[in-house]
Amino acid sequence: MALPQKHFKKGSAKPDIPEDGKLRFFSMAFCPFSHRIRLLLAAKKIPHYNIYIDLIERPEWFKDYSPLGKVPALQLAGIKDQPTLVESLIIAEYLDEQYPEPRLFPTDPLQKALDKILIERFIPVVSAVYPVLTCNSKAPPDALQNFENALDVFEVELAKRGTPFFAGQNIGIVDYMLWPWFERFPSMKLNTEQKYELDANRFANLLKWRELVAQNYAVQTTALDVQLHAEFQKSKTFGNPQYDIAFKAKI
Ligand SMILES: N[C@@H](CCC(=O)N[C@@H](CS)C(=O)NCC(=O)O)C(=O)O
Repeated sequence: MALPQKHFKKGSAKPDIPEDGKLRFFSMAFCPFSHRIRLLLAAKKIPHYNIYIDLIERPEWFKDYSPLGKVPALQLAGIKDQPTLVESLIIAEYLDEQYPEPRLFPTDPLQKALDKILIERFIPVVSAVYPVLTCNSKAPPDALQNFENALDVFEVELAKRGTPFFAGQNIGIVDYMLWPWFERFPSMKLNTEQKYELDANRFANLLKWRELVAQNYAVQTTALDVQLHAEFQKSKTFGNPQYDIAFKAKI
């Protein structure tokens, strides 16, 4: 059964989801943290229901699943008490343990810890680029410079690892956890005055990596095109985010 392809709003009735044990994935179509989980669900081909949430006018019942009202949230409908997990990295780790095919986190405990630290180090990149990506007119003048400085860490790390993916010869957890922002960065070319693009010399390794990751099955099946990202960000800037334009394309 397919649930409605729309973002549920304040005042909307709780969707009628079949009690068949399938996972219930609460997300917002343009949320990069939700995209992380969408990638894993696709990579592991895990059956699930999609429930989309309007984050400006949240439905009242969403608090029952995500107390802070954030997405992504994943309800484990097939187990006792049907608990709901939040926080993308926690959800990702749970999914990898519960659905190990293909294994995405390293099995070596030290490498796993180092990869989780690296993923956490992406948060400064996210914070620095956020005002630019969201076309915020109050973006600090040095926002792009701060973004590039934070991104240098990943360029250096990829060169140090000396492999096509952060995970090695094949795509893995670090690659998937960073990807949603790399899908969104090209929208800056459309939405910024200076038509911003990543510097080809400074980020040579990351740009090569980006081309490789873009060919991945899960990346392709969850992709929204750059025009759509740019259009959504503009609508958000004007205070009226058009969440449902995502369904112009299939996600
Ligand atoms: N640390 C969280 C961040 C999730 C997050 O910030 N999600 C945004 C949407 S992209 C959200 O729900 N914002 C609503 C709010 O903060 O009230 C994670 O990794 O899942």
